[in-house]
Amino acid sequence: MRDIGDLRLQNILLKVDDDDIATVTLNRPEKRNALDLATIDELVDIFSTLPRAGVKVAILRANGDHFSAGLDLVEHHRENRSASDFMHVCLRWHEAFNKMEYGGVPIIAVLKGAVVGGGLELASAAHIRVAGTDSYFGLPEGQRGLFTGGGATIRVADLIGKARMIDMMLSGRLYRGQEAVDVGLCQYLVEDAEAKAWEIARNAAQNPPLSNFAICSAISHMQNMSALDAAYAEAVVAGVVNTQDAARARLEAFAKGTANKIKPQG
Ligand code: 1HE
Repeated sequence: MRDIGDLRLQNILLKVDDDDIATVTLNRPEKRNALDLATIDELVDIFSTLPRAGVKVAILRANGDHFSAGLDLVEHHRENRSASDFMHVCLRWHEAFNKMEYGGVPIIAVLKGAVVGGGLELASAAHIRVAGTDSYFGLPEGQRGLFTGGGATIRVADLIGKARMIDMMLSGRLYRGQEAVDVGLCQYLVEDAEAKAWEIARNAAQNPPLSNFAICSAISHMQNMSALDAAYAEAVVAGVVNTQDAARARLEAFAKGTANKIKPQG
């Protein structure tokens, strides 16, 4: 099994703290964190490794003023790719983003500045999107003579609905501020997105890993199933998760009346 220490990374910084929370930082700010193939390869490596390395939660963030400007257009131009070459590039993007969405480790994305094109596809593969107030969301593929290739037709359409996605691509419409929350592009809009992401990460890390695994893989898988099969799969997953040893002490505390209550604070 590959260990985190074996990963050879150039475009992404990876750190795991003492609480097993990983920080994955896109680190090509001079290129606005455009996603070249090397970066996608690194995402595949990282998100193949984290779930087996005992990481409890991952925070996906970026250095610089922008989360990500999407596909590296300069590399794409330089490589002058054939249709089949680019199909394989896209399959690699899907591999990375599927590892994220289905890997079972909660991923919290910290967004700022441009979250556009492939950058929005990357953000959409996270489980929670926390946007700073300067974030804006777009799908400029149409304007560049391109089409989405990193899963937007699945994940972005799922977040905001197909009519809004088509509008973004045809008209170049950008979403930001409260409207971005309202349409579903992000779940939080805050001044300090890093701090909010860490607060969420620390809370999520208190859940038993098997519960988080189910939350961050089973729900996505079940969306791909018929309702009948999803209900069956849910019962099987609940059979495993809801009888785990890690739940016993929590259930006992509740039975004794010493557990926290689920009530709004303040
Ligand atoms: C890039 C990229 C990039 C910047 N690929 N190099 N995505 C887009 O259409 C968005 C393209 N980028 C922009 O519109 C702007 O760069 C930003 C609004 C994000 C930022 O503007 P700004 O003024 O801060 O930076 P800049 O001067 O435009 O760029 C700084 C450098 O980053 C510059 O390189 P330099 O070597 O000349 O300094 C830019 O070339 C470089 N850069 N964005 C490559 N995207 C799987 S299919 C997915 C399809 C898509 O993602 S389409 C959407 C593409």
